[in-house]
Amino acid sequence: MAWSLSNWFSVRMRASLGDKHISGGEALVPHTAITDTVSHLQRKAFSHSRGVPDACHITVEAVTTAITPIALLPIHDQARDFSALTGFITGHGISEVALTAATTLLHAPHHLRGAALLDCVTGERLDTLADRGVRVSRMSYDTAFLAQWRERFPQYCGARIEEALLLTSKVASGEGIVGELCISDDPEYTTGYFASAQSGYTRIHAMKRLGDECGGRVFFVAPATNVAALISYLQLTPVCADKAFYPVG
Ligand code: WAQ
Ligand code: MG
Repeated sequence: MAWSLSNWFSVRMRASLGDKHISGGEALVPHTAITDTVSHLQRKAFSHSRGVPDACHITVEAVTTAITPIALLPIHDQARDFSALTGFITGHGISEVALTAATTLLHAPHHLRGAALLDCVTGERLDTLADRGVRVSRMSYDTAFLAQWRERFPQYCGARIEEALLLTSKVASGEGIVGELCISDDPEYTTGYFASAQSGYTRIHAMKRLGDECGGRVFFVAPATNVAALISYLQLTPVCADKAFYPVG
């Protein structure tokens, strides 16, 4: 398809201080929203609790492939303690070895800018992107659906959860994904989550100590998954959340 202003645009931001990752962000927007999105992401980069960046890259790219509709995962109301969730997580086909590999990675002092793909049985790292990791992008909310969702779930409104829920709903829709474990890298934000298509989005209290700058995301992948196709889907296929897994409102 030829490039045209009627296409959607992928806007991605990455901010760093020396070789330290400060902040990242991504959006999939119509051309009329590019200016607002760029300034939102620039503000996000320069108001981050991890520090003031000395470099901020914002990339705007036309998206010319068709947008795939996806469903938003349901949020489980009760945030849980991680120690009580081991059995719940291994119930997704994730071995204890793989879960330990994930928590070790997520608590490492020098963390990834994206996500690590781990084999859900062996815990082996499947992507070869080192400390870059896989950066999921090109996801958006359908505007009318988001308005409905916000009315239904006022307690979850706000950029952080909305962005995390959208990201993990795209991840969960990827062929071969069995679950995701996430810890924010923001020192003042200690709530994380485990999410999957099977069980939805489960919030987890106190994933790390207050003030700790560790964090990251691990995507658990079923054996024999086509990893290259999965990475391409996560990074490049444009998706739009236009419905919930269960009826909104
Ligand atoms: N693709 C892959 N990995 C990413 C992406 C992305 N687009 N964005 C962030 N990450 C990785 C990266 O390693 C970050 O260091 C890490 O995730 C954490 O990112 O319900 O704020 O933006 O209250 O700090 C969860 C909300 C918030 C919990 C997660 O993540 C709740 C959050 P952050
Ligand atoms: Mg962060």
